Amino acid sequence: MSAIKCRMLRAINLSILILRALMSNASSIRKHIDYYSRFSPSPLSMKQFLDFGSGENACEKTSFTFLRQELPVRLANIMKEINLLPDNLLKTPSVRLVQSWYMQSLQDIIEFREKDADDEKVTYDFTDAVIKIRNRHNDVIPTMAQGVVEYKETYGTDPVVSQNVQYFLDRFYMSRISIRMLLNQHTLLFGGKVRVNPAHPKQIGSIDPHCRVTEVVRDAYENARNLCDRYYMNSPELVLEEFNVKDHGKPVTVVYVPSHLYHMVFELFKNAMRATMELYGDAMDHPPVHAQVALGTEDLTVKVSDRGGGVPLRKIERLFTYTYSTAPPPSMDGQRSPLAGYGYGLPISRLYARYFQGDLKLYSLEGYGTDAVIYIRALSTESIERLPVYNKSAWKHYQTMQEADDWCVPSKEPKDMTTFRSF
Ligand code: W6P
Repeated sequence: MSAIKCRMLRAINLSILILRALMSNASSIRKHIDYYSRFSPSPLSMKQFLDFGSGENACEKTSFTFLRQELPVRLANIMKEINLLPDNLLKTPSVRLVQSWYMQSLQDIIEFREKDADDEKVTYDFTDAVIKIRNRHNDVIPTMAQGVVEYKETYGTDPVVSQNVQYFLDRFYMSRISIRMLLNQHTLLFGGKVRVNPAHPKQIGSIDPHCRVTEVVRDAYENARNLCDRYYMNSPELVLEEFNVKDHGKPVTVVYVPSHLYHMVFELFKNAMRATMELYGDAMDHPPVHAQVALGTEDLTVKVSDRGGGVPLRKIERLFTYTYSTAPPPSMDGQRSPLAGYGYGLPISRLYARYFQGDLKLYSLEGYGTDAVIYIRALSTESIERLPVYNKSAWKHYQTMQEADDWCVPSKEPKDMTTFRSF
């Protein structure tokens, strides 16, 4: 046999070996996804999050053994759902890329399946892996949004696809919020030499057991106002009121993730300011934005009110629709207002509110202004993660045919009422 032929054969054999390895890898990852997706995610309460990180219980080993099971379960549950997306959306490079990140991360954690939890090197390497995973997934939201844009450009959008994408992205982003919460808690508590964050010594990881709501609201207002001043050369004032039904006169506090609260309120202020500035144009005078914080027995409520002219009810739902709000056309001078929603700002904020059993709602008085309301559970025992689970019921959501409408279509030109004279 000639040397060249021999080399070729060897190259072919090597290729086959690599291909086999890749295939067995792919089939083994599929088996792992199947295995872990049969478990339901375990929602944690605020109290459980605090227990992980404070007192004598604070233990890297406990966190490690919990996460090496729970992270694969949460990843696999949502990976099963990615596969139910419309084929043409699944095939976009963006969604493929996101999918590859999830596969890699699942594999990274599964590596620790049979390792010794008492070995410090193991738990150290695990914390390293957790940090790597978090960074790998930093751009999931814009990448997924890109996939939706690509799909829309090629195939347009119909109500069935739009409804499925809405259902999926709400669950997908909620799953991501929850996974990042777990990753963050682990790295903040066990990633450094000490468990306290010098900037927030009283926080347990990302949770503040005494989060001063009004301070977060004021902080978010100031930062939104800076953006507003830079773009509009002016900004609405803030009128802030606090009501504490539990402890009269005491500042309202709650067990919560301050960064989540900040994210939501900042988004609401940006929208309120933009509406106000756009309605009043160059007028020197414009109505202030009001914010009210109320603590009751069940709810902690934050209301942000503007007099920016409001939004007709017909258009409110769109503000939360992923297929509607992606890639808005650039404005005339090519400069998008920094206050403009980045497309997904409101739906993601609503997910943050819902994540711990709260909600975010908009009430608009068209022609006048808008009230945006964040509801948070006042009791930490009620603040429990709200997690999507992959099961038959979820599966069914993606199989729905366009149902025959069971409501009359309002006719633009009503029948001549004289027809009914005999009634
Ligand atoms: C508006 C539209 C909106 C969305 C969210 C919060 C406040 C406002 N104001 O006009």
